[in-house]
Amino acid sequence: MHTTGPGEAIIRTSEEVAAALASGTPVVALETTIISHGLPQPRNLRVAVELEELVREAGAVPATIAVLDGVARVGLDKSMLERVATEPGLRKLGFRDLPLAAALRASGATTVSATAFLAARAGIRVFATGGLGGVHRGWTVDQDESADLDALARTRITVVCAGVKSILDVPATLQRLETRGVSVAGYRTDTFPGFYLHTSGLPVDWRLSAPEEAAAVMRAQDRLGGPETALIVANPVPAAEQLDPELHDRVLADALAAAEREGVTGQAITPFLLDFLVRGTGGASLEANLAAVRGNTRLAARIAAAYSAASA
Ligand code: PSU
Ligand code: MN
Repeated sequence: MHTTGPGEAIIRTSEEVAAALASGTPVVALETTIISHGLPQPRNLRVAVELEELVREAGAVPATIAVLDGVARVGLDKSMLERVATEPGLRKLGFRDLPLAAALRASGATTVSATAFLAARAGIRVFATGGLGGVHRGWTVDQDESADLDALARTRITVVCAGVKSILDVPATLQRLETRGVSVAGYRTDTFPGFYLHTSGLPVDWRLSAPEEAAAVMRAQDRLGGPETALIVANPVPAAEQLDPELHDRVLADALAAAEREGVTGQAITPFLLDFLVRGTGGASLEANLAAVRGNTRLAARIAAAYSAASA
């Protein structure tokens, strides 16, 4: 049996990311489940590379996170990124899977819950993704609530996202975020974004208008102290790039019915629904998803820069 020996680092931060953190250069963490399980090949690898470039263009350093052969990597090189995008059977790792993957030398992409944890452990404060996981429709029966919510209730990190995935029960997810003490603000919007859609139609209590305002909220978190909760900056996909709402609602209804019929549950449900939407919308949901992720990645880099400047 191959297990991780004593003295072997279980989390390894790349030299570039470590140097950036040491010098106060802004760093943005990027998750990998969206690459391995959320986007079709071969587009997924190009997207992974593009997201890193977007972070660099904004003057920050990208820290893409995954677990390879039992080692949690904060900052991936090109060949590691390729493994994440192409390795058959790569696992999807939530927070709870990290000790198992480390001990058993497994490889996997990290979800928001695992990425947020690893980023915070490495000293990274800002993280970009597409849409958060949350409370699934039918939760009164199947109890499926993404571990993302729990992680954000105990991790001091800022997550820039286009809200939560529209496949979820969005009102129930917002309620859980309130209960768990996670701070939520819309970015230049008064309604909570709807992932593929510009808006979910639900109100959001706070509005941020600039990266500096988000950084000021993070400074206030630092000064208030207390439980290490996250800040969600909910950044809508531009209306011009959203999925047609009527098409979205129709294909999503079919996707949910197909998942029910085929008995898809647990970790498989989110990738199943996202993939169904890509096929059922002729690729339009993929374009909306990518537009959202690009916008979130750019904004995350600007927030990381504003926070670094304010902390200097
Ligand atoms: N955002 C996307 N696509 C994705 C995800 C986010 O645009 O595939 C991933 C994230 O890694 C998130 C996960 O943590 O989906 C949620 O999975 P689950 O519902 O099983 O917790
Ligand atoms: Mn789940």
